[in-house]
Amino acid sequence: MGILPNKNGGSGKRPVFGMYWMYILIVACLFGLYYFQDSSQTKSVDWTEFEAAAKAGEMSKIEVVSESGIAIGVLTKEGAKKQKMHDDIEGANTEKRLRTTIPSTNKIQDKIDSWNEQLLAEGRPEIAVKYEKGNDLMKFFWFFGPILLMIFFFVYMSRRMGGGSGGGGGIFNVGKSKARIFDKDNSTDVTFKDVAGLAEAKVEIEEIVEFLKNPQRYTELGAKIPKGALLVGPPGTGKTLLAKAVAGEAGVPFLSLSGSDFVEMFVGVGAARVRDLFKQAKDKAPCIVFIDEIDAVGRARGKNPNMGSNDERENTLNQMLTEMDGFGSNNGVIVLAATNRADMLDKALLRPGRFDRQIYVDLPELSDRVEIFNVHLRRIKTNSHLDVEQLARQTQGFSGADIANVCNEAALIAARNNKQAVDWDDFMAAIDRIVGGLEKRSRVITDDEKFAIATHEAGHATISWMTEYGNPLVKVTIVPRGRALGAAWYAPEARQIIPTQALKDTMCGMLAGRAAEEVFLGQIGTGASDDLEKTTKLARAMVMMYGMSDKIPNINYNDSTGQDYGFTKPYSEETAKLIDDEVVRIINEQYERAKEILRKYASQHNQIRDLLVKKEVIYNEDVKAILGPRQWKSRTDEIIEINKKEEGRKGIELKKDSDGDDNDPGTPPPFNPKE
Ligand code: NHX
Ligand code: ZN
Repeated sequence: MGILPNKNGGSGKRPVFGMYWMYILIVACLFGLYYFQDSSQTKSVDWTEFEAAAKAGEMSKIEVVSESGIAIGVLTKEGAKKQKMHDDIEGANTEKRLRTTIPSTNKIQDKIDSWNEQLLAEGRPEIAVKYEKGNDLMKFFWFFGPILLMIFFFVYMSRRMGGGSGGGGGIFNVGKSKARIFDKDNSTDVTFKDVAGLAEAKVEIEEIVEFLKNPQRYTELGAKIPKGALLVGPPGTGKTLLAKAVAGEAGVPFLSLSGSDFVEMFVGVGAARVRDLFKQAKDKAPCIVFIDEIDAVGRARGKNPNMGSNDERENTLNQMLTEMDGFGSNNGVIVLAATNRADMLDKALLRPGRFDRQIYVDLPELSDRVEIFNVHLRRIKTNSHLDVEQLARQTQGFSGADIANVCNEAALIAARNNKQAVDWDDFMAAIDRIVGGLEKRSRVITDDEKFAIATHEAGHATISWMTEYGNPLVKVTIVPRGRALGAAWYAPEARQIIPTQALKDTMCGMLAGRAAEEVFLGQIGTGASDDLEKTTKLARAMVMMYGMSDKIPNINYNDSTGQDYGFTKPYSEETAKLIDDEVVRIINEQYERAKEILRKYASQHNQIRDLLVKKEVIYNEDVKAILGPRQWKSRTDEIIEINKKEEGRKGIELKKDSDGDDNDPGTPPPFNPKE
């Protein structure tokens, strides 16, 4: 009894070994074939023997390969007998040959000539001579070259298709799933501690880990373990991070792949990969399968079978549906999937028994952003009195990924300025940069243009200040940044429900730039295109989505299910005309209103404009000094006040800032340009 090889040892590398084995086998077969096909018997002899045999007339032909200095003498029947060479198989009648190395001093041509002379004199047949170029190896390549080329091409192609990274991937493995496996030996170092914010989602996902660790706790009470959970949320909010944390914490194998991994140019491959994935998962149960960007396969199947023409994707989806249903309910495979478009997914995927639960991963709230900042700031050398809460307040609407980007960008900016630590100004510059793009101070702008830009931006500032729901202004700038020549930066209100008047005021504010051009310059320019685009979209949404127009009220033509209508619209031609008319009417109304307000506050507008031309960047308090305090208390102000009170209770002093820094702790609310 010998020692049995470890069954698991190096199991991961076996396919690679197998592939090499196969190549070697193929080459060996070819060599074998080559020699076998050459059905002759050859005996190696030394030169004197060879010469003797030739002189004795035992050869009919000599082949000389001059490059390798080899001569092969083909024996006659009698010659073969004399050389005692017999067929292995009776009557096979193979060619018998003598093979020798020609001594370098010998002139083989002269030798053969002299032998022939002698043979002729004796009245015997001459020896034919054939000169061959190249050696055996070259002959071999001439023979098999094309075949080898084809094999290499084939191998190369299959390598390419395997994506290179798979190692074992290749054309023979197209039907294999490309899942990356994390288990005890190979785990991620992400844990739930690294996931900041997302408090609710974390609870749900921690429960899934619990299902796998202690299933009996649930099954004893008769509960069925869920089969899948769908992580839904906008990009950059940490869905993949959450899944990675599960991998790090679950203590069970974790198979991770992306929805697009199922897609290949061959028909049927997607379904085969799904099958293979679930087979792997069942072998490893209990385990977790994570499919990122599942919308690549899970998009709703088209209604019209001829229109969609994406049979391959449907097959893949169908296979996934079957596999998820095919489990016994307690076999310990839980499928996590992430998407940012849950509404696009096929309804069948979402029904209980497949992805039973949906976990919403939303954009982080203020307190979440503080946590996220703290996670990312661990890595960064910051100024000791950096106010993280203030940072969080200024990044309204940012995702976790955006915040990571802010931190990194701030560090880069600080390094560029040779600072020892990253300070508040660097973070502000980073936020501006990320929202608005690169500052372009070098762009050449004439005084006339500068005046026009200031007129436009002052228009935005005036209207947003003088309307009830106008977004709270942070600053106005005429320093070019990105594609914009100037911008008014607002702190958008994080409202849950938006009243009609708020939409109208927002539109009025967005049209204010163009309106100011018309009122104060007497001519309009192309620059307002972006403002107009946003306004038009908003007006269309009011009519078609929110049912807010007078002519077609309470109707929503929007389709949130993702099953598109194709080319047919869900309304008639007359309604289409009505919608267009309503959009135009709403926009005109707000444009007229903007002009009216601007005329009313013309002198204030002009003061703001002149200040803007002078200073290039003006802040909330500059506008306040000109237009007076706002009549309406903004929601953001209220929230800031609530937060301040809470901070007071927690003992955090914001006042620290006011002695040294130039930013007033009360005023700068979150930045965000005209939204
Ligand atoms: C151009 N840019 O394209 C020049 C360089 C009217 C004073 N010939 O409305 O800068 O005209 O209130 C995102 C953001 C196009 C996308 C801004 C696409 C700007 C911006 C055109 C101010 N501020 N217009 C504004 C502006 C322009 C543009 C954008 C975008 C101008 C206006 C851009
Ligand atoms: Zn504008």
